[in-house]
Amino acid sequence: MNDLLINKTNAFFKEKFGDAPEKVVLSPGRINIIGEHIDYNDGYVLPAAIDKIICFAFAKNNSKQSKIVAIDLNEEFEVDLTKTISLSKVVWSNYILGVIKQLQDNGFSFDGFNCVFSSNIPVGSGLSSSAALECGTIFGIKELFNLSIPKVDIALMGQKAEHWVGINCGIMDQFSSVMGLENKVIKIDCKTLEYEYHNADFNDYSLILFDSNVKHSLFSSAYNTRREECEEGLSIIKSNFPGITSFRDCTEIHVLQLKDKMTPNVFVRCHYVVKEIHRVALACEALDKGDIEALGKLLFETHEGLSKEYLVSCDELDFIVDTLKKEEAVIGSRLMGGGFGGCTINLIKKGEEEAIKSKLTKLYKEAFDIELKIYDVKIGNGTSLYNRN
Ligand code: GAF
Repeated sequence: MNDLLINKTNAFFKEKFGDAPEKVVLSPGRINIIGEHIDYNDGYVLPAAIDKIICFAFAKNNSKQSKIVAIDLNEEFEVDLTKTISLSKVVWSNYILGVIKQLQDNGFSFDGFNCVFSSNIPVGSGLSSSAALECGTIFGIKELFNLSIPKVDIALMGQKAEHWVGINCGIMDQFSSVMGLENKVIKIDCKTLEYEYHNADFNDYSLILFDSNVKHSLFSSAYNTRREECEEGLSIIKSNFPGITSFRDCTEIHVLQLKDKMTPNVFVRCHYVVKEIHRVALACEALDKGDIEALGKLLFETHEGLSKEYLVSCDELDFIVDTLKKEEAVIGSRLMGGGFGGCTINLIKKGEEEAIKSKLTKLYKEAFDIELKIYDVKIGNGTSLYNRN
């Protein structure tokens, strides 16, 4: 599947700029097994890179200007590297401008380059196409100009670029895009950025994504508000329990004891966060033991929390999860990513996938008059150079 994308990107570069690219970079989207809205709350998350990617072709152009082409959108922009970088009206270009700014602000020196890219990561589906764009661009510039940038710093600069664009995101998306490994999920400690790989073996179950094919505009404003509500809750917790420095030090009991000191919204957000951090630990144990049914139950619980307490779901996502919950062959399902649309992640008994897919597609269409999209993703490697041999 990705060979076509890589060939197309290479051919486009050659046609546009006359020569073959010097570097070809592949940068993946991500899934998240569990630990949603937990990265910016200093907990643990369990994401993985996937085999849906952005392919970039790069070459130096011996100038101080860079030209970047989005093949799929048939759009391009130029950036003068000698001038101060500022936000553009073209949304996608801001992620690239953001990482160029980050590299410059961090003292990395590089000259002009040409870049074209093409993607098979669905946009707006919660699979982090923006993180793939940020990390792939940094990686390409690093390779082109021999810059020494540790992988984790690529992720951190990508995250800062996203903040510059306007979403005050955590580190999960960029970290998993850069650090992904085939058939492994990554348990990331979002406080220390320590991480460990666990085998992504779901035994008798298939991991399938159902894309609601909606993206409600509430996303960015609500995302930033959730972050503020959690910060407010944590400061109340800290002032009442001096030993606690972050949510990971809390139990549910701490939060329950402070119910009267918090607004109702802040209380339910904190309650969700503390329970979700605990679920990530249980999910890792379940995965390591091969107890995929236990993992599945945790996914359903996460959805319940995201929908009823964290309030980042929507009718379409709730419909998908509620419908699947009635199916014996589905042992887990939840919204994945920031919410307000995008995908659900689902564990479905092997052999039953096609029946579930067609039943859900029909019911979803009847309920919302929207086509459900379906992705059978594989867990893949993080951002890397494409080796032509
Ligand atoms: C978005 C953000 F970019 C991530 O940092 C993370 O918070 C996620 O939503 C929710 O878990 O993808």
